Order: sequence, then structure tokens, then C-alpha cells
Amino acid sequence: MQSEQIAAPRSPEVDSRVAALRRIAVIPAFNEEDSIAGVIAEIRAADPDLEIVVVDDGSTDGTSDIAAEAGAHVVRLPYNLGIGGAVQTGLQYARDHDFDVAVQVDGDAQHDPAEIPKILAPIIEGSADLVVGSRFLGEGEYEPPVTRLLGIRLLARIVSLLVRQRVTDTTSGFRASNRRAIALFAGDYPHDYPEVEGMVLVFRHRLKLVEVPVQMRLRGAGESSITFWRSAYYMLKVLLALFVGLFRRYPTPQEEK
Ligand SMILES: Nc1nc2c(ncn2[C@@H]2O[C@H](COP(=O)(O)OP(=O)(O)O)[C@@H](O)[C@H]2O)c(=O)[nH]1
Ligand SMILES: [Mg+2]
Repeated sequence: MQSEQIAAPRSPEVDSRVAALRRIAVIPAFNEEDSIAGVIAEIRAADPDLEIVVVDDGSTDGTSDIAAEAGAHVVRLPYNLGIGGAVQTGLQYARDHDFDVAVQVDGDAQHDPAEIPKILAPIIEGSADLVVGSRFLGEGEYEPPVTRLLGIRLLARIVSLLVRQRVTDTTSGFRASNRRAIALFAGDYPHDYPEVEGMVLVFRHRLKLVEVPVQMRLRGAGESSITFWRSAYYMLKVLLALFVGLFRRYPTPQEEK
């Protein structure tokens, strides 16, 4: 007998409330020529009307050309700014082109665009300004090495204290911003540990932060080079950055009382 399961034509159902939004995917990409076309195709398959901007962070490979050929908008940075500068550039693009929501998707295919609706849901419901996809809320079987897991937990504890709510995945780059968060980040985005510090920034500006469970794929190519000492060094630096951040002045205060 033939299998009953006939592959349905892939025309994704986009929630009408999502369809009403001007929405864009921001892809920071540094030398991602092997994966960028696949990421763009997957985003299209998930939501054909989601605009896509690839921020090429000074790549020396074919990332820009391949992204443009695939039909994405491409902003090419003159030199490598790092992930923070790349994401901020994408959010400035979103602000300047009047988008309602921007969802950040990494160019290395670690994020599954099929989960974009989950990331957008709290924004549509009005319960969040920034939504972060978390690997540690029960879905998927992402299992980092023990030392890394300890670091992740400790960091989550500390950030939870700083933002006065429980957060579990402070380094996830799979996130969505509404207009308020786009405006905030376009004007002021941390460049040292942007994912971690961005959560604190959102709290400081009294924006609402919500985590949703997501699965994340392992990086396609290459082994993780994270050793115990590297993790420890990372922790030290990120904690220092958070500490210094507590005393900084915010150039674009929003909703100051
Ligand atoms: N490593 C790195 N990634 C960058 C940079 N600028 C933009 N990116 C992009 O940021 C995304 C996340 O980077 P990745 O190295 O995968 O970070 P990880 O997943 O947190 O380990 C990828 O799409 C990169 O291409 C950069 O300067 N360095
Ligand atoms: Mg990655």
C-alpha cells in the first residue's frame, strides 16, 4: 500500500495578524557563503512575504553576491564590525524602512525559520517588545558541554537578577523586535556581548522581554573550539561588561519618568 501521507504543497499558513505587519528578517552574516542561500530559501518557505536583509559584515567570501542573487536586500559593511554592529545595522534598516517587526536569524542555519511564527507570537499579542528564542525551555535536545552549560546557567542567573525576571538563554540570537525595540536598538545597541547586554538594555528602558522555547541546530561546519579556559575567560569578560553596563549612561533614554 502506498503511504497515506502525500506531501502537501508548501504554502505556509501565515496568521492574518502576522500578515498585517510589515516584517523583515535581519540576517547578520560573516563569511556564510555556504549556508546563506539555504537560510534565505527556508525563510521564504516559512513566510514568503517576510522581507529579508542580509548584513554582510565585511565578508571576504561570496556572501553578498549569493544573498543578492537569492533576492535579499544586502547591506554591505565596509569592514568587519562584529555581530553587534551587524545586527544594529539591520535594525537601522528596519527602522528607516518603517518595518513593524524585525526577526533576527543567523546566517549559519542554526535557527529554524519554521519557528519564526513562535517568535512573533508574543509581539502580536502585545505581551512583548523583544522576544528571545530559548534553547533551554524544554524543547529540543541541545546539550552543550558541561563547562559551557555551567557558564550558561550562571549567566542566566545573573541576567535574571538584573532584569528581575527569569531568563534562560541569554546568548540566543534568534529574537524578534517590535517597533519600540527596533527604535531602541537602532539608536543604541551593545557591541561587546550584544545578546546578553541587549536583554539588560531592554529592561532598563522598561520594554517587555519574553522568552519562547525553540530548538537550535548545531553549527553545520566545524567543531566548537570552546574549552574550559575559554569559557571561563568569556564569563569573566561578559560579567565585567554587565557590571560596567550598570553604571553607564544611556544616550537614548526612553520613557524616563
Ligand atoms: N563569528 C562572527 N559572526 C558574525 C560576525 N558578524 C556577523 N556574524 C554573524 O552572526 C551570526 C552568529 O554568529 P556565530 O558565530 O554563529 O555565533 P554563535 O552561533 O553564537 O556561536 C552568524 O550568522 C554570523 O555570520 C563576526 O564578526 N563574527
Ligand atoms: Mg551560530
